Amino acid sequence: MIDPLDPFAHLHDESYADAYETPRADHRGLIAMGGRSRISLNGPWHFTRDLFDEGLRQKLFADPPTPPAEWRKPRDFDEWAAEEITVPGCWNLARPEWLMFEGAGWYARRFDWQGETPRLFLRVGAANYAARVFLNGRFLTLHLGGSTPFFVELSAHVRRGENHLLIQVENRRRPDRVPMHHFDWFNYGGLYREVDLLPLPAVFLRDLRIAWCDGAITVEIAVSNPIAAMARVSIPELGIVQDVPIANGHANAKIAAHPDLWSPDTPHLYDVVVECDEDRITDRVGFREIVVCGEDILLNGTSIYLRGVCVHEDDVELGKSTSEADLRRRVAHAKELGCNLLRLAHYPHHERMAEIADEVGLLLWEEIPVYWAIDFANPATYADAENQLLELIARDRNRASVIIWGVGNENADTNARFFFMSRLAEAARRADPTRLISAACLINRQTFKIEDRLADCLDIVGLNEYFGWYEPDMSLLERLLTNSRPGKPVVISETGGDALAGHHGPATELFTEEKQADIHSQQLAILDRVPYVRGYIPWVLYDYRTERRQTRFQRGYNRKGLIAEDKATKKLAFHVLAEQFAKPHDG
Ligand code: GCB
Repeated sequence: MIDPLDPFAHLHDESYADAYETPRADHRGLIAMGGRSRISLNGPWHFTRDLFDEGLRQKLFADPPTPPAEWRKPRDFDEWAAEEITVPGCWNLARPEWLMFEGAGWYARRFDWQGETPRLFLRVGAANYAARVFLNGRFLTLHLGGSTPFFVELSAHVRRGENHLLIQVENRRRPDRVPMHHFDWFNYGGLYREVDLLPLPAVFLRDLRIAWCDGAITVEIAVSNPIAAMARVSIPELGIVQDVPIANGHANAKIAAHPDLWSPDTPHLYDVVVECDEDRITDRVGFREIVVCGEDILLNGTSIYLRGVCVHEDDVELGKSTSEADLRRRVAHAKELGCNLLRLAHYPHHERMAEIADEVGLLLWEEIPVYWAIDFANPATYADAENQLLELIARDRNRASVIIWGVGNENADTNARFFFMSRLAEAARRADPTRLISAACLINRQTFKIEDRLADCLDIVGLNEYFGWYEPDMSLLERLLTNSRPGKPVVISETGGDALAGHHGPATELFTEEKQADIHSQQLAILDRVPYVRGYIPWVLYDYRTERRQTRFQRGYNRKGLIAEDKATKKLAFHVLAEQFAKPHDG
């Protein structure tokens, strides 16, 4: 029995984290952000590493930021005077000695509040992996999932004047997380996307979904309070101004219209304004239709072949953080390659990516990190995965560029996985019936066919295959394709090989640029003859950090990039692919 009066009780209490598991921030707490004014909390925050979880064990978060002369008992952390790091940012890159740090860290920041609005929320763009928010010494909420945004309402706890905000971020790799402890990218930690305060009126617009469905614009609105009122939807360029009655906090409308449809060649966006009571949100929205018909994919009724490339959110200097320039360069490289699609692997990328893709005309495959050997039988793991999926969908469902929700990557075809991922596919379809569902699947090794029980739940079968690299015999690809009758479109969601930029040699020699280029030429020559293959999305645009790769060619990087990690040096394969992608794809 732990005696609460014993000053050393915490040394013996291994249930110390139980009190900080709930409440949870999840997809239900997301708030539409379009056009809102926010108070940025980006910039310097104090940061303390906490490998042993002392902050929770000893409840150090409750210590007020008083000067040492006023301390009544000794302290182990001095988080309000700790060294400063920049938010957004990954702690791994803030100090050379923190590169490999996996554990918890405390971010501390003061802010002023004068009670300007009735409601105040904190928005965190992303924190990898678990984030616990404390305001003025009090625990408010936990969020799980390293790549999606979350909101915490501060209204009841914020003070007039100075406030003390602490966020504990923890990035341990664990078997029950999504992703689990084994994955092929770098485990960055920290508050690596923007942090904002969001002041709101008493009644505010929580959610806006707008889509092009059955020849009309459909609008769904959710309001924070279950009030009866009116919302006004305007799309000035289409001459639309429509009042929509709200009942129990929800409103729906179907508006007849003839917009110019969005496509990569004609990325037309319309300004949308929604007003309700004192609140107003805006968005720039494209209208388009994406469906599957037999083994074909149709965009606005026309067959489309997906010429894409996978990309990680990784940068030598920024890590998993990104910048407008970094995102624009990614898009420019994809366009230069001749792509009409980017696969944003293997987790939700920064939300600006989809806004830019909308604007420049690039299709997106977005996904959640249900990667490899997830703990499929664990209900808590499922809840975490489903929440990440619903947060991603809620965040990006007004982006015309997003055509595919990916529910997993290279997961062995077991019963537990089938149950887990078919539920995810259903959840995605319920949340958003206007897009296609896919997953990057594996080959059935028994029958040597493109065959996966999950395929029945998918619109497109993604296939990761590495013939020419992990499986050197390229003729097996031909055999696989001849053997298979998938009955729906198949997209090669990954393929390729490693090459160290500048390392040249015969096309038979591994890790040379020539070998990598040859793999892509051979792959395309074979795949182009197969009518049900409706896309080629090779692995990967840039070399990226991963601790799993340590040969003399890799040194901590996956070298399947068409461009080196400097994001400038193009390998031979880039040019070979650009040439192939420039040719019209018949069929
Ligand atoms: C895969 C994974 C991807 C890896 C890639 C590789 O199949 O989906 O995350 O990084 O292979 O390089 O082996």
